[in-house]
Amino acid sequence: DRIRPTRALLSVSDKNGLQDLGETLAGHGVDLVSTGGTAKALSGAGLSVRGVSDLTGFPEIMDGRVKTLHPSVHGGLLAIRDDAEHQAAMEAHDIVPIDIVVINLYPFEEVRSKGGDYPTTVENIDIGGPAMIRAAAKNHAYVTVLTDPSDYDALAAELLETGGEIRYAFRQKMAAKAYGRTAAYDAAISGWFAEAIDEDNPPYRAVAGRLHDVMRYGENPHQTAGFYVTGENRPGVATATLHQGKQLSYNNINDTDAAFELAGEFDPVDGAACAIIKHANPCGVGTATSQLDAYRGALACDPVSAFGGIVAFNGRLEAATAEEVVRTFTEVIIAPGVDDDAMSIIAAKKNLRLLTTGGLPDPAAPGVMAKTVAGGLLVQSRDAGRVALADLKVVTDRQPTDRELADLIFAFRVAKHVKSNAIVYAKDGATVGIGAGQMSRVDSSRIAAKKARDAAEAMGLAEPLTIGSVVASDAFFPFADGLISAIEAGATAVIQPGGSMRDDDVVKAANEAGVAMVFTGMRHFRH
Ligand code: 93A
Repeated sequence: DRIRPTRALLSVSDKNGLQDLGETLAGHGVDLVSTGGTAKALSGAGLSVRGVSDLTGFPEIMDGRVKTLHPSVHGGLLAIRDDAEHQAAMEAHDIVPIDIVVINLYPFEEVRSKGGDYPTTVENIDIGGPAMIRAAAKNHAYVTVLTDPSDYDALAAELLETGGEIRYAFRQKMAAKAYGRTAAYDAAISGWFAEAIDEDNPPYRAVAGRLHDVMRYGENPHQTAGFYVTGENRPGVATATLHQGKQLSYNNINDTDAAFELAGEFDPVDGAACAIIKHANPCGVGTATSQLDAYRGALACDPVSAFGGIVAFNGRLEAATAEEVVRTFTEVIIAPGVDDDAMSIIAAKKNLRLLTTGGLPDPAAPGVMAKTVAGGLLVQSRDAGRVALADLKVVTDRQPTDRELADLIFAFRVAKHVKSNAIVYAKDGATVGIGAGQMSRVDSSRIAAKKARDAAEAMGLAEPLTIGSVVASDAFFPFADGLISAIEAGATAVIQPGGSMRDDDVVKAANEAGVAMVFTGMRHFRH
């Protein structure tokens, strides 16, 4: 399964790392062939390189639009090396094998994102590059294709380890990546066209991504997965810096996104906020003057589930908080930044991943979300809805107190980030019970209350924190039962969209219990 390469064709727009790579290849006795600019860069660095025209006997024409689109190149890439007919064709047409192809494409995505004019953007659609990448990747039984400068080191290591050969596993991995690259490239082009034709056509924008990472597996080990980035200007997991620990998994990325989007709901000028996430649902959210108290508040909601969780903050990670977080097994921490002393505390936990984003996402900013269905793609605008005090309509005899009002707004904001049906109990700026993802609302209400009782027991408290709490529901209570269960758990005030056919029953139950209730008029389903 090993191939000893004799000839490499290099044609790169991004010339970073080119010289080192050229030297490595030449050092292993590989002949270098290149297109105009790449050949110039290589020979400028003192390397011996032949022009592609040498191979094709044909000049680069039409401003370079046609330089490698030639049977000599594609025959050299596609020939089955041990097939007699292919061999005969190579001899008859003077075609030599090409064993390595190194290509990075015309920077279409960059030109597009910089808002290049129409003709410039069109000119940056690479044709010859993708053709060679796809040909080489198809013939990975013999040919190695590199499409990303960050893989140059891996090739050098492979050659070093094998004494100048390349193993099948390496060629196959690079081929898989190569098709990911050309797919993303074409998606970007089609997305650009869609935008040029119809500025408001969101589906294409949502899927036009660039392959950022190939994950070891998807949601489960038997699933494959890749992480595509859209280039959207939004601080978050896609653009974050990983300071330590291994690469994030598919589930880590999903959960880290949920955690940071939730933390981003709370403006740091109002105080510190912390969200702890498990399976894309919060198992606790806390806000407080100090970051440490915000974390403690979040943890107290469900300390059992927080084990192995993802923790997000709305401000720079502080040392006092870091010290407390490392006491609980935590998978990932994400924050806008990190203090130096906090960094050294985290560094002692080698497997704990720390991500910084440089900023917080704007929860009210527009954006799109996509989800696949069999044979299709559902695309919608991000849920940028937010209710403020002024939007609330009191529907009960009793008005909520100021303290209740603050917690109601907080709880409803958290409920937006909990899978439906969502019920969130909160007290003093922290969640004290969360019920998520049940098929009936009354079950979510009961589960949240039960979790609060469990948490009280785990922490040796006399009574669950839901006593004297407020409760939020992401959608209206269809019957009074869900509300009654919340009242039984000790909630004294309720926030919900309203709008049920049985609102009257629900309001009546609240009045009978002396509970205050507000309607938001806005629903926050999240499925
Ligand atoms: O204009 S092309 O679509 N036609 C081609 O035949 C072709 N061959 C290589 N673009 C083509 N390339 C691209 O040129 C490569 O993908 C690479 O991005 C670039 C390298 O050109 P140079 O070596 O002249 O800088």
